[in-house]
Amino acid sequence: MCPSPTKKEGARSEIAASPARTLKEDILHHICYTLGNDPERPNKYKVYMGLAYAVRDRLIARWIKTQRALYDHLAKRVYFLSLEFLPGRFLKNYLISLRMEEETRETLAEMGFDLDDLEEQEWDAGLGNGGLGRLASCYMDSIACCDLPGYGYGIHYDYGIFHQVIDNGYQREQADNWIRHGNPWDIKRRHYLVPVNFNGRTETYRDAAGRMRVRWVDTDLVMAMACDILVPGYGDDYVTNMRLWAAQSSREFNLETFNQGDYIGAVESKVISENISKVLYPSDEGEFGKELRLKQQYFFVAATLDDILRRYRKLQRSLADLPNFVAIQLNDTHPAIAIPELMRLLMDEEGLGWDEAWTICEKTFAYTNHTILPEALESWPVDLIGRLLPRHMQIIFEINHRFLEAVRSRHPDDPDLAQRVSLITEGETKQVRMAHLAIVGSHTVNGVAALHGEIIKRHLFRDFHRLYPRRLQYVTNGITPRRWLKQVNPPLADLITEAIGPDWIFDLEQLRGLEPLAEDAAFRQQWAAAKRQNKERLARYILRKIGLGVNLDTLFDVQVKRIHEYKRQLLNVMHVITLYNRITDHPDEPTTPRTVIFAGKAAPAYHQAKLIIKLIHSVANTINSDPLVNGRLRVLFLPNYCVSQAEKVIPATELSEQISTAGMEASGTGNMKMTLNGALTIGTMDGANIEIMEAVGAENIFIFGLSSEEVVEKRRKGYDPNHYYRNDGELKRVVDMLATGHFSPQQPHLFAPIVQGLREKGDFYMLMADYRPYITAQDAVDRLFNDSDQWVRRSILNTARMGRFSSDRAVMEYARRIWHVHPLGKEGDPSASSRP
Ligand code: GPQ
Repeated sequence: MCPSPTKKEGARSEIAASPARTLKEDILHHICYTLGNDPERPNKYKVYMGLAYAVRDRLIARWIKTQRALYDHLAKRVYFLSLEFLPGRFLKNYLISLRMEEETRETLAEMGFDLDDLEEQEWDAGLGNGGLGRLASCYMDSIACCDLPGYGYGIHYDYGIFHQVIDNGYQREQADNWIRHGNPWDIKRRHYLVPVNFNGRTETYRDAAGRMRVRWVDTDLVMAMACDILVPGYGDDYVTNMRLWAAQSSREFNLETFNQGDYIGAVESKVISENISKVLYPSDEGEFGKELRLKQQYFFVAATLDDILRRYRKLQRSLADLPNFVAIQLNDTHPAIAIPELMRLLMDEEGLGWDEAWTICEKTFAYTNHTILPEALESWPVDLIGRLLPRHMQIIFEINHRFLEAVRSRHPDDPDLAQRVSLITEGETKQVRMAHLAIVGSHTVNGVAALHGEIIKRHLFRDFHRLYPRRLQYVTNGITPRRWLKQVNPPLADLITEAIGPDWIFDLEQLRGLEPLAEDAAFRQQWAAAKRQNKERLARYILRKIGLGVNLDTLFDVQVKRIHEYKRQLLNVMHVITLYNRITDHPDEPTTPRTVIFAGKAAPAYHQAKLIIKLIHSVANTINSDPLVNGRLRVLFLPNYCVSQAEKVIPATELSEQISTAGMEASGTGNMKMTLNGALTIGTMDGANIEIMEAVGAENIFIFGLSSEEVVEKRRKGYDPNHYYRNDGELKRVVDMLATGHFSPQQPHLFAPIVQGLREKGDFYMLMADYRPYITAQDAVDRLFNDSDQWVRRSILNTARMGRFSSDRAVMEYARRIWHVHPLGKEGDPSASSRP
């Protein structure tokens, strides 16, 4: 029986959404009473902090109201588990959500401060590497905006993604201590500590009813402290949160060691346990395999499941009903250890039998795959899991045993199948394949774009698709229009609102209303003026950061993203060198002037990617200082790419470079951000580029190169990169310049590993094959840019047709098809709704 929703009227105190004080009074109040400073002569930092606390007060009031409402409505909730979130700065985002931006600007002006200036006081929250983490943050924004009962769960790292500095063209990493100056947005629940166990051993025993049970004993204990960061919807009172766990030692000191006189030893064990949440691993789609990383995964998963079950118990329902009230989304396999953890909790702690527990797990979990790169598919040595999490290893073996039994009995015709789908690899060091664990333990597995969905069905997880024909799906990624248009691009956002009204902010399909305006010359002029303003802002930023002046009349050609061979920044460099050769060969011929902008971090141990950063700098130095070029071509690298830098670069972008080897970029989301801001794309038939092409029209995008099938086919048939080298004069010249040290005369062999990659090591990412089609597409870009009327027309159409790529659409697809959760107030009866 489902009790009717429990409205506890009258029992609660009212919470005012905004304090009675004015904003200015509030800022001064916090400077005085929260920061303990004399409010008479505030500086930028103090005003920023005072404002932050004033804003936070308003969010907290709304958050408490939202949580009360969710509780009253008995809503099914979704928990989004992610080892990474990349929210960037909060201040402006919060002001926009609370619709306080104007009021704040005026108040600050009255106090002699400028909001844009104050914003720069805030340190980026870089708790993620790139696309995967930023997607998690866009989804949190949309969950809140769509009033969905959902929470993010992750780790409160002390050190986020490293700070990149460039030293003589080389990347150097510096620690990013984002909370050094205090983080006003964190709500630290210092008394809410969840115990998390490691190591130890398992033993069997008989419970009171005489049944054999297993327990995990002699463990080492670490505590997880909850830190909440609030996530508001747009313009209403809905506020949810991300709960990030910080590791604390179980006691201040290990008293026993302490009493034995080993003071330092006692402190050391405290430090070791607190190390768990010390630092984000900086590898994007890379090899991990480090014990601390597995500890991080289990640490946040165990604390999160404890929290979820604690909340569920308040409903006083049976555990069998859990999937009707709880959906858990695994953001890649990083939190996949949650599957054996929930099994352990249900069996060992709650006393359920295997089958009952397994049914609950399968109905609760869903898993998103974000990559097909083999080096990014996680596996953990059986020995390591066995030592760190002995009970979980037993459970994984048992899951595998039962799964393979079923596979063998259902598919006797295919004797190798069991070995292919096994959760455990054979061989010298046995490993647990986390993707297989995640697939078997989830009701739905999704890719992140249409092509990626096809690839996981047909290639990566083909056997599983045969075993579970309905399990594999895709949901195309999306981005939040609040941050990625309204917040980052005020000139364009204002122009759009003036033209079609403000509803696009939460209903992005409304942008279609701009289409007819592409034919309106006056509107085109305003559109171009907005882009110009953004280019001016970026030019000022570039000058400030690297001291380079750029010409606003040039085409701003941008590739900003993690540096990775499959993303092919090198192909872009090869085009740049080609342009350079053409200019120096024919200095008097007219060319389309370009400013080619790169930014991105390389994983600290990824040598080839770091060498590409050095190459970009070397090529830039040569070209930028060549008098023959005379400013017609400029190349630059912006150090320390991060969310707040992206916010300046993306609105100014005219040409968006999305040139990965087809089949390798699961989706891409930078492609969406740039197109939404009126950039035209040059790209391969990869990831979401394909859907962007379908949306904007093939005539409004520059598509080139091999398709993903052609890539596979070519590899199968035997690919010869040197064929292209021999038959394309421009290409040969570019490769020879790299080989002979044209850009590194002091060290002629500096870039030999790059040339080897292309010519001797098989050119795995097929740059040589795609070079000529890329150059041809770039030539078409040049021609169109010279016809500025046509360019702007297409720019408008690109923005107008991006409605589908809102993260609101994406999370609502998840909500309907995967999570079965409903916007608050529209939920119906959770125990009666359709189940996965
Ligand atoms: N992605 Cl597995 C990451 O940023 N980091 C990762 O560790 C993995 C994937 C990206 C992926 O490369 C992009 O194509 C996607 O758009 C993005 O995830 C979000 O799905």
